[in-house]
Amino acid sequence: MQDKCIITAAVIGGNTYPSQSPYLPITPEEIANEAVRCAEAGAAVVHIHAREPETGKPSSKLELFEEILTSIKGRSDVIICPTTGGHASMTLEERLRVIPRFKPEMATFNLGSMNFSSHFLVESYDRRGKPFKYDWERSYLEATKDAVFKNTFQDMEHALKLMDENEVKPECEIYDLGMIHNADYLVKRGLLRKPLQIQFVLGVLGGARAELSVLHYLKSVTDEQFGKDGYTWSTIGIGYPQEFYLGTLSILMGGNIRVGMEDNVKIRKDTYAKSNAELVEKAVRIIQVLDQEPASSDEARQILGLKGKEKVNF
Ligand code: KMH
Ligand code: ZN
Repeated sequence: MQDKCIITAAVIGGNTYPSQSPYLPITPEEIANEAVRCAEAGAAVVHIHAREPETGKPSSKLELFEEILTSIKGRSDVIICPTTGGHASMTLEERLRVIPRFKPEMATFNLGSMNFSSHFLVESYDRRGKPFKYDWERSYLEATKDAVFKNTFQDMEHALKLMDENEVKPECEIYDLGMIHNADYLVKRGLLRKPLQIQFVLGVLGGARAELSVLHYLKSVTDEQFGKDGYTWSTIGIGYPQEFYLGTLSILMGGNIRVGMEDNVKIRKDTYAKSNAELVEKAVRIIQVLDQEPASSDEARQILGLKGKEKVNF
């Protein structure tokens, strides 16, 4: 059993909707402040998406990312891991431009195509007669029923070459069994290098369920393919209580944990988290009960084999 556990805080994401919680950080200032508070609370990594400040829509604008990234870096040593997944409405070029521009220490890398869907939220809002905060939310959510989050082999090869050229460690987002097979293919072609950083994302509609049996199976297949020393890993459970259930299982099984409003907006049943830091504080409590300590950002850099804060371009 490891004695240090890496907490990643994903403070907003591309698939969380303003109507889901009144406490989502939206403007660059809010996103950066939340990330810094998460680092102070014990997160070693912050995962970053940008939003249009006026509407709350997911955005790939570099100016917004720049404001967020420089503000965090100026105040914290935390590892900053921007998204390359963005949102299914964005082109691959839009999603990837953060890589050459900012050369971050690590960035997400999505291991296959899927129908990443949240259309069921519309049904649940309509059933409860709950109005959406913004008009665009309904059409964005409905569109996910027929949208492909496209990560073909061509897309993945392109993303990996770009990450390699800019010394960015890919964090492999695995939503289902076949994606481990895809990772193995990319390792065998020399495009992905061991030790990998794998993140199991469980509970997205269109991907695998957030269950112990699923996590256990994915972990055992990953062990067989890459060897126990061939990768570090973390788990995301989508929604509440999955974020904490799956995160706890991950820690017990020797992995790390991701929390944050990208994946879940509740701190307890029927209670919204008022900040992302609250979600991180709960992860810290779980880690300590399990006789571990949260890894510092420098400890996480060592565990993940990252190039260091001084080598980023922002
Ligand atoms: N949205 C997630 C469930 C990414 O940003 O590239 C996983 C994720 C992927 O964070
Ligand atoms: Zn993300």
